[in-house]
Amino acid sequence: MSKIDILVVQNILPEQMAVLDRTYALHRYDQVQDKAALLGQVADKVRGVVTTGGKGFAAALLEQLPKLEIVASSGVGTDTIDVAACKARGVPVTNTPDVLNDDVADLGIGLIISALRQMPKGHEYVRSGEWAKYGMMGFTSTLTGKTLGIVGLGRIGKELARRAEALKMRIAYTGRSRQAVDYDFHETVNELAKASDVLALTCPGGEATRNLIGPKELEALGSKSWLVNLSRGSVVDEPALIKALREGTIRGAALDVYANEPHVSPALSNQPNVVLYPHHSSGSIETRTAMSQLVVDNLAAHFAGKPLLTPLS
Ligand code: 8YV
Repeated sequence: MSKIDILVVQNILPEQMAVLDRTYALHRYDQVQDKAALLGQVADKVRGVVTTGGKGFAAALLEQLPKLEIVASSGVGTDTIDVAACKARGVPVTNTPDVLNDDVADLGIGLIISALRQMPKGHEYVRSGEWAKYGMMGFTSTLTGKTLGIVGLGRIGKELARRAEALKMRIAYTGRSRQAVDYDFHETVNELAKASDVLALTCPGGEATRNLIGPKELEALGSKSWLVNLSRGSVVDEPALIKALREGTIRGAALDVYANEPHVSPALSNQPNVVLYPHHSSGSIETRTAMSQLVVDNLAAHFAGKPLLTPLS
């Protein structure tokens, strides 16, 4: 029996790619220069797509794949995938929720500690010899007793809250609705920003949240508070953030995501009051392996006629 044809829009980890390679006929759209020529040869037999949240899957490509049955993506975010177009065609999309919650929440805590306790500055202070030259570094800020406002108390937001509770922070949140949790709920981002010492973004990206954090929200957050973005660059009006950092409208920011990745505006990266991470909060080998495995398992379930493990609802 001939193998099922899969288009690889973006590869997953090598071990799981090897499994896919043994099981399916893989067509490496990610590797070929002449993508149109590859599609000319295989488009009408492709039944599955493998991609990632970073690379996504556009409606223009969907239209060229008449036999497509499933899109399996590595990553929880689906803002780069035209889910509506897939749905309209009856093509299910799977992502990789839950397996990355702990890593992303851990990184969130790491960013908060890095920003408030100025860890990158401390690192440089030792390495550059400034410590020996000038003595004690300037004071930093405590986390204890500060309020962490979480925008989007979903699976990742809840893990972040649990960890922050252990660090004796107070937790507040906003989101589509009030939840059965013991944290303060605020109806709007603006109100939450006013109440927060650290405002952390863990909401999904996409059009619904584009520029959710703009000049007004940054103003509400205020000169004694920090912004932490674990979500998507699109959630923050980046020029407004740069202005707020430059003018001291907010105290600082710790960021894993940016407007135009991987090209981070020097106007942002050169600010002294930012801590930067290269969109890598799920980037541990353990978590990326689990994400890749979910891609493999979802494809296997689909082609075996079994229920998908993690379909988008
Ligand atoms: C990945 C992410 O870096 O899961 C997500 O939505 O942003 C990250 O875990 C990304 O998906 C890699 O493609």
